[in-house]
Amino acid sequence: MTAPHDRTASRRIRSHAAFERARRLIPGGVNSPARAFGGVGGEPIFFREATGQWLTDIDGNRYLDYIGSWGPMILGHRHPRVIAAIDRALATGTSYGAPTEAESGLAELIIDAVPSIEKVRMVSSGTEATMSAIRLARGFTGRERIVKFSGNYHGHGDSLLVSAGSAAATLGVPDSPGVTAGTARDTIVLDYNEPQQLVELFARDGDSIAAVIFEPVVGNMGLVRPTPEFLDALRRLTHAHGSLLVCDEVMTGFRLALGGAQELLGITPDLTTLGKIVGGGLPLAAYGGRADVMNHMLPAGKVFQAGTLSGNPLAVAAGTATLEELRNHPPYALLEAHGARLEAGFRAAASAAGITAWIARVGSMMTMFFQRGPEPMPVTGWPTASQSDKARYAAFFWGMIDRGVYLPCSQYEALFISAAHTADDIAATSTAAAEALA
Ligand code: HOZ
Repeated sequence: MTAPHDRTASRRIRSHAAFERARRLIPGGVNSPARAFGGVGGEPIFFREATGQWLTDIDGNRYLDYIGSWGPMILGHRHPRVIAAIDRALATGTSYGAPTEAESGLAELIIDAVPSIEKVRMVSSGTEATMSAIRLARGFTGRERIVKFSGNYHGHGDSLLVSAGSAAATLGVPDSPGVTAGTARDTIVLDYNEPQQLVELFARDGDSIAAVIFEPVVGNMGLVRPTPEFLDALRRLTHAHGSLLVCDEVMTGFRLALGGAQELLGITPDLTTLGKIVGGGLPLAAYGGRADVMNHMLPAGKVFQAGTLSGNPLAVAAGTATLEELRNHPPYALLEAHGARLEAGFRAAASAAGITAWIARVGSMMTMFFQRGPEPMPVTGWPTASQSDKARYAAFFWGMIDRGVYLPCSQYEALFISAAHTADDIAATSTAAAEALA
């Protein structure tokens, strides 16, 4: 039987050659394992260009893009205002390793959009943001242990690479070699949406916990929504025990609302981590929160974090232009309408094909979990997400590639809709899904 990725491999001859070359030079041929197509088989597609909602690969095939660089491209690729801002910054210098006024402009935009953030520090990647927030929580509380949830992914800092989602889950290494047993011991892993586990842990060990870090809407084991009871337990117990609540909004920040998932869900964390959209498609991330906590960062306080490219002028320009556009022309109603239509399209396609699927969506983020049972089973955390039928997802992924739709290359990632997508794109994607599943 032909593997799903073999059917149209002849249309990707140049990608194949590019991957052969990259494999000789770069471990596994990719600079980040999430791109390796490990969850769907076959070889990664190499791209040469992106515009709006479209990607063009190096063989000239065009795809409607539903990963948007894994989240940042909420306005679509090469949005004119973002490109103009980068051009202006480019004309004056690409890196100073010294402060610029523009960094305060971006800080103001972030602080205005996210009320729980009183002070913010810029870094270059989501990994740096979460790693620094955890160090800060430990430095502030004088405690060592942290809590995370299975299937949540917070970048690849050692303390957080335990029972991790995203590529770690896709490629079957949720606990990476190289993370010492001592480091792993300081990370307590609980199940998402299980408030009773939090109650028991805090009753036993609450006063030794520096922080609880969580994805407010999980994107890294496929999309999983939090229950109100879970969110309530998180805030109540951390507050009662003097632990910090760290809301990882690298994916959801500025996407689910201008104020992120915390605005949508009514959460007030102590610290928030941001990435992806905040950099407008360039390498920039941030962490921020209560001023009394943030003031523990060197040189205001003693907790160390630094970076030559932190607050890089090109990235600050792209991030500023993106946040201004989102503030001045909020796309959230449009994204919700597109999301609802795509969800209905996928649901109808699965039902017509007699395929069991649990479809989870919040705004412009969505996952169709393929399942084996007769009825859809709610996906509430890693124990249920990990039961998904990954072979069926892989066949669906390649069926959509054949029809010019680029979805996440793993069951354990969410898709992202951009403001550049049109109602016609959503309708065409629903039709493609119906054909791919039939
Ligand atoms: N954080 C991204 C998706 N969960 C992965 C991005 C990447 O590793 O390239």
